[in-house]
Amino acid sequence: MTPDSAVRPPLDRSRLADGNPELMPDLTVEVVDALESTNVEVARRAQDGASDGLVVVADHQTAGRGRLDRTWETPPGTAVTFSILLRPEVPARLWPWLPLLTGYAVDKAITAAGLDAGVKWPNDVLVGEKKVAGILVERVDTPQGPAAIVGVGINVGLTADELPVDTATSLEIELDRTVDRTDVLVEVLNAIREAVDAWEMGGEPSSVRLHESYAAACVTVGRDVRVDLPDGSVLEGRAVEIDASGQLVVAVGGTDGERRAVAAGDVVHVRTA
Ligand code: BT5
Repeated sequence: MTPDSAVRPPLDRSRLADGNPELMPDLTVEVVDALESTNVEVARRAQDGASDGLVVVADHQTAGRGRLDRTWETPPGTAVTFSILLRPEVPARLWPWLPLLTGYAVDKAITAAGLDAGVKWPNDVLVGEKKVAGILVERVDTPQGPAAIVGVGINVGLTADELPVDTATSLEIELDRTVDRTDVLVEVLNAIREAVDAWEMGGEPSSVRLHESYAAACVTVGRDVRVDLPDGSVLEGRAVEIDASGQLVVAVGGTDGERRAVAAGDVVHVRTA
């Protein structure tokens, strides 16, 4: 049965208001009915001086953005789409961890909901082979210094007919039950804030822990992959590990062959190893 989008409930704004004990204190959530893209909106707010921890949630996003000018599409009332403004006090060389730790936090929250989720490097969250959540982290320069816009889109209530591409899935399809979008939002916001705080408090032990946790959650390791690199070239081989700086290490020409560490790229899982 296809749910009627008209009867899909809106996000519960009372649970997202300041001071709600369910939410970690250093988050300020604003909910809007509809917006083109929460990343664009939060980037604008960052330029205007907004503080770390601002979250803009769109009940519906009309021009959601993916990476590399791709689009992110979800019908009204079916998704969780938001962006968080962060002003991380960590050295710039560590910023590449931010999209990875966001993917890890979203994966953790989805796993806690009872699904066998995993992170496809760098930061897609999959259930089985299908994408349930996408993440777009952008760096913007602001008068107060560099800021990160962490955008997350999670497919919650999309039916099979509503999936924009056949590589997508939703929480309701996978769990075969109704899922409350506000529950998902609260869970994921807290997971991201917690992961970011631990990372920002920094130090060697926290980076080692993050590296280990991410590598354990990353379903790309052990797979044969094709990686489209930013310079237009293509790398094919077996993904063998995530290195200490979060790069994907690919063995080309067999597991004893040359190893290439990839910092950015689009990965296709070719087949199960
Ligand atoms: C992403 O890009 O996966 C990042 C998506 C980030 C979306 C959030 S929503 C809140 C915030 N505000 C924004 O404007 N964006 C962020 P990428 O890896 O480039 O994947 C994009 C591709 O995924 C598209 O080209 C489609 O093939 C596919 N796609 C589009 N919508 C999808 C969906 N709802 N579920 C799964 N796949 C989708």
